[in-house]
Amino acid sequence: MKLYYSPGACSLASHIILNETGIPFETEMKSTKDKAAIVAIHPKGYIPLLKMDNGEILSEGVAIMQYVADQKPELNLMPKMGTTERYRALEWLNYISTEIHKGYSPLFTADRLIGEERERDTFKAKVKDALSQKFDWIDAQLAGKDYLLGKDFTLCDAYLFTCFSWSKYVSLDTSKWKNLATWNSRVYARPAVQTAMKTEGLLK
Ligand SMILES: N[C@@H](CCC(=O)N[C@@H](CS)C(=O)NCC(=O)O)C(=O)O
Repeated sequence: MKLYYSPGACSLASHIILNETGIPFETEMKSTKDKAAIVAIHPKGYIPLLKMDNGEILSEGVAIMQYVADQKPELNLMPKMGTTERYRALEWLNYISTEIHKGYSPLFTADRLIGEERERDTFKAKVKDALSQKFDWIDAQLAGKDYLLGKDFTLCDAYLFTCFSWSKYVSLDTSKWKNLATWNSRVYARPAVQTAMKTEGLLK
C-alpha cells in the first residue's frame, strides 16, 4: 500500500492507522498546495489517497481507514461488524467527517475567499463559535473514558486527534476542554502517532 499525504492534513489519521497495523507501507508527500500533482493521482484533487495492493486508488479518509483496519481485524481498530459499538464508531466517524473536519475547513479558506478584513474576522468568529459548541459536547462525551468509544483506541480517535490538532493553526482556544486535553495527550503518546508525526515532519 502507498499513502499519499500532506503534512498535518486529514491524511495524518490514515497515516496513524497504517502505523497502528504494523503492516509495511509506503508514503509519498503531496502538498495540498500542489493541486495538479494530486489531480494526477485522483481527479478529486485532495488527500488522503491510498494505492491499494491491487493498484487501485482509494479516496476518502473514512473509507481508507476502514480498509486499512480491515487488514488486521484482530487489532479492533474498528469494532466488529454487527455489534452496537460498530454503529457507535460509524456515528463518530460521520460526525467527525461532516461536523468537525468540515467545520474547520472554512477557517482555512476564509483568507482566500473573503477580501474584506472585518467581514472575514466576523465570519471566522462565528465558525469558531459553532465549532466550540461541538467540542463542548465532545468534551462531555469523553468524561470517564480513555478513548471516544471507551477503553479501546479506534479510527475515531485518530481522526478526531488529527482535526483537533488544527486548533493551533486557526487560533481556536481549547483551554476549557479538560477531558479533551487528557484524551489528546493519551493519543499523542501512542507510538503509531509519534511515528506518523515524525515522518510528516510535525515533530522536532
Ligand atoms: N472528503 C475528503 C476530504 C479530504 C480533504 O478535505 N482533504 C484536504 C486536506 S485535510 C485537502 O486535500 N485539501 C486540498 C484541496 O481540497 O485542494 C475526505 O474525507 O477524505
